[in-house]
Amino acid sequence: MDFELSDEQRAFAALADDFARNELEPHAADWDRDHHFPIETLHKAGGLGLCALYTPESAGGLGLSRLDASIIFERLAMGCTSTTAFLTIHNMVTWMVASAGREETWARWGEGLVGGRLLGSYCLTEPNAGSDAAALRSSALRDGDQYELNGSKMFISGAGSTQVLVVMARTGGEGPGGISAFALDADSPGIVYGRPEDKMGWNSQPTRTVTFERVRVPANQLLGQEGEGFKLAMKGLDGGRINIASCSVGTAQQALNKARQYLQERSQFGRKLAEFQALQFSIADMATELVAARQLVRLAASRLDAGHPDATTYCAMAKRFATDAGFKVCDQALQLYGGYGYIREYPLERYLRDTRVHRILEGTNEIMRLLIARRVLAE
Ligand code: FAD
Ligand code: 2MC
Repeated sequence: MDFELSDEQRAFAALADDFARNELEPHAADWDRDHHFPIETLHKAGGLGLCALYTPESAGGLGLSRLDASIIFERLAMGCTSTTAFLTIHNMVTWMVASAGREETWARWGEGLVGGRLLGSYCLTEPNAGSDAAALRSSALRDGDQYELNGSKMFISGAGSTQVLVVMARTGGEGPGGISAFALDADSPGIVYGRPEDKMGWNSQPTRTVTFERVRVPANQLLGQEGEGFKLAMKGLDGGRINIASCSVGTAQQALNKARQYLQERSQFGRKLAEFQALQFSIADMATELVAARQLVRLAASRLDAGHPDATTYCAMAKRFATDAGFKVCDQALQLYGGYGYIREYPLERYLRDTRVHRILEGTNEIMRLLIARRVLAE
């Protein structure tokens, strides 16, 4: 067991630090305020390989492990949580198309997705099928060498500004076995986008409903085989959950860094805040929770890399623990800033707003508990 980063991992972390410091952090507050989706920055990220971190090298990606990707996403999130979170979804989509798409599908979109010139959205959730994803009702009915897609998706990240959609829809009977996955041109005739949702955080990326009205999809855009879509969606989310957890850890680390500095600068009652033991204990707890969260995320990522039979359970544990701990650390950091933490001139309130949703999406933390409990009780 080696808990230290390798030289290669340090080099990737340094690259991510540079990108976070120079390309993300200086703009994050403006993007949040203006609800600006920084497409040009995502293109730049693609130029560095950040849009296809764990897509195999044979497909043009960097072919890194999930552990490597987690380290990189953590560092990027220190610059902008919301933009990095979108990048993680894009990475998940790219990996799904690379690993389950037919040759023609990859030939059409692969290079663009890898380079970040084309951006991807992941479309699973529906208005009446959120946590119970296997109950989704969107249908894809085979008609010759095409499918006709009908239905609607809810809360789709990036939708309306992305070019490729991965859509889970029902080609067969009830339950998970009747679901298939497709890659689609995001501007196919019959696709209608809702207005951007007005959200608490994640404001540097749009979230919209997507409605499919008799959308024609060439049969060769099926990912994998008919009936394999739910498993593919869940496999994508195993990695997605590690990635979102990494975004929480990175943001919380940044919050802790800021709070540490603030305690050493600000005085009350004639002493630096850092001299009050109550606040020292707060910093100690934040640092401890953060190390525990990071290590659990890295353990889960390693288990996913190793194809461990309990990888899914560990991904759920990591997502549950790190997103709760990350949010709590951001809240504690905001508290240490006093009133200044609550105003937008400082980034603490943004960290809090951005990490709140990590406890809800990519499977709520209650669903993570359900997954963990199922496994523990089956033992
Ligand atoms: P519900 O499933 O209705 O849950 C409501 C509450 O009940 C939750 O607290 C939940 O934990 C709890 N609950 C439900 N079932 C159980 C149970 N069995 N036991 C205990 N508690 C339970 N989806 C995508 O497909 N693609 C995206 O890109 C995407 N991006 C998103 C971006 C944002 C900003 C948001 C807010 C959501 C996004 N989602 C996306 C959707 C997200 O994954 C869902 O919101 C989430 O899975 C929960 O589904 P729901 O909102 O329908 O809540
Ligand atoms: N990898 C491979 N296969 C998997 C899998 C995984 N991680 N998870 C499940 N499967 C298989 C499973 O083995 C089973 O196969 P079989 O029938 O051959 O035994 C099949 O899929 C059905 O699985 P379950 O029986 O576990 O399905 P169930 O319906 O009971 O519950 C649950 C699944 C609740 C865990 C799933 O619906 C879920 O994860 N819900 C949360 C939804 C979610 O995460 N949404 C996120 C949307 S994306 C997002 O928010 C973004 C921001 C991008």
